[in-house]
Amino acid sequence: MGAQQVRDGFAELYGADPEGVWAAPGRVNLIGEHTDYNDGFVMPFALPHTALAAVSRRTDGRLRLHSADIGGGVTELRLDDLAPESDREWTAYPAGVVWALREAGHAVTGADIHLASTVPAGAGLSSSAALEVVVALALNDLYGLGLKGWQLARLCQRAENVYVGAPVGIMDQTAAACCTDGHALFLDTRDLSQRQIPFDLAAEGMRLLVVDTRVKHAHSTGEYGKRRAGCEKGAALLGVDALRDVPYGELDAALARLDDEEVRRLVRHVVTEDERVERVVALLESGETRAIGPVLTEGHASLRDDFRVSCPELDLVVDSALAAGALGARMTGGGFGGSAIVLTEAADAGTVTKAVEEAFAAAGLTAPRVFEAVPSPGARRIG
Ligand code: GAF
Repeated sequence: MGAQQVRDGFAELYGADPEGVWAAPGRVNLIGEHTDYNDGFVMPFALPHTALAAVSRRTDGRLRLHSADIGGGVTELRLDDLAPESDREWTAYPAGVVWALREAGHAVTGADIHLASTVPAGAGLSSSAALEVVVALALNDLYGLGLKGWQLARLCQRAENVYVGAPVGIMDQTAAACCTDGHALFLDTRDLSQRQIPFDLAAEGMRLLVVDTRVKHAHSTGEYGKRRAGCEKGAALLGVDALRDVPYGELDAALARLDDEEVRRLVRHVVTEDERVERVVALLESGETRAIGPVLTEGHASLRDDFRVSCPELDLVVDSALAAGALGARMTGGGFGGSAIVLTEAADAGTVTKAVEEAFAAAGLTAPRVFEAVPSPGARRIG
C-alpha cells in the first residue's frame, strides 16, 4: 500500500482529494523492556512497516474515520461527544488522539481520515502507536500546531492511557515519532532525551530477524497493568519516585529490603534491564556489535523468569534460534505473545530461520512469520 493508493481510497470515500498523506512506522525494541513506565531506558528502532493516513481538515466539529484494513464503512463522530473509554473499537486510537489534542487546548475543528497499515496487528510491533502517531502528525501539520515529535508522543500516550484505557508507557509512541533511518533510538523515558545510535547490521555481516509467533497479545487484559502496579509498589516500598532511581550497584541491598517475592522479581528485572540498555549502548558505540547478542539473551531470561511476561512460543523462538547458532535472542514488546528478535550472522540467517520454523512445526504450532528488520525512518509526510 503506497501513498497514491491511500490518496485514491480517500478520494473514493470522501469525494475529494486529501490535503496530504502521512506515514508512521511500527517498531521493534532492541533492549529495555518494561522499563518505560519506570522512567528507565529503552532502545527501539522503526520498522519499514507503516501506518498511512490520508487526511483533510473539517470545520464542522466532525471526525470521519475509515480503515482499509478493517471491514465496514465510515465512522462519523462529533468532536464534542468524544469521551474516555467510550469506544472499544479500533476507532478509539485515532479518535483518542483528536480528543487528546483538543483536551490539551489545540483548536482542531474536525477531520476526514482514511487509514491503511502494513504493521502486523497484535504482533507486539506497535501497530496501535503507529496509528496514533500518524494521525497526530497529520493534524499537527494541517492545523499548524508546531508540536515536536516527543510532544506528539506524549499526547498519543495520553490518548492510549485515558481514551483507550490501556496503561502503556511512552516507548512505542516515541519510537514511531522520533526514530530515524539506520539508527536505534536510545531514549531516557524520564525526560525523553534521546540519542540516535547508528545501527547498520548489514554492514557488519549480521542480520536482525523478527519472529512473529502469531500468538496474539493484548495489553488491556490486565497482566500488563498488574506488572506496572507491582513496579509502582516496589518503588513506593523503596522510597523512590520510580525504579529507575534504584542504582544497579545498590540492587542487592534494595532487594534485601523487600519481603514480597513477586515485587522483588519485578524490581530485579527493571534495574538489571536498565543496566543492560546502558551496556548495549556502550558496546554499539565502541563497535563491539556482536557482543550485544548475549546481553539480549540475558534480557530474555529476565523477562521470562523474573518479570514473567514471556510465553512458551516466545521461549521456543529464543531456544531454537540459539541452538542453531544465533548470537542472541529475546522477546520484544510487552510479551504474552507477539514477536521475538534474533541477532544472527548473515551467513547463518537461513539456518536459524529454518530451525525456528522446524521447532514450531515439531511442536504442532502455527508457522511463525519471520522477516528481517532494518532500522527505518520515523513518522513523516509522504504526499
Ligand atoms: C508495550 C507498551 F506499549 C510499551 O509502553 C512498553 O511498556 C512495552 O510494552 C514493554 O517494554 O509495547
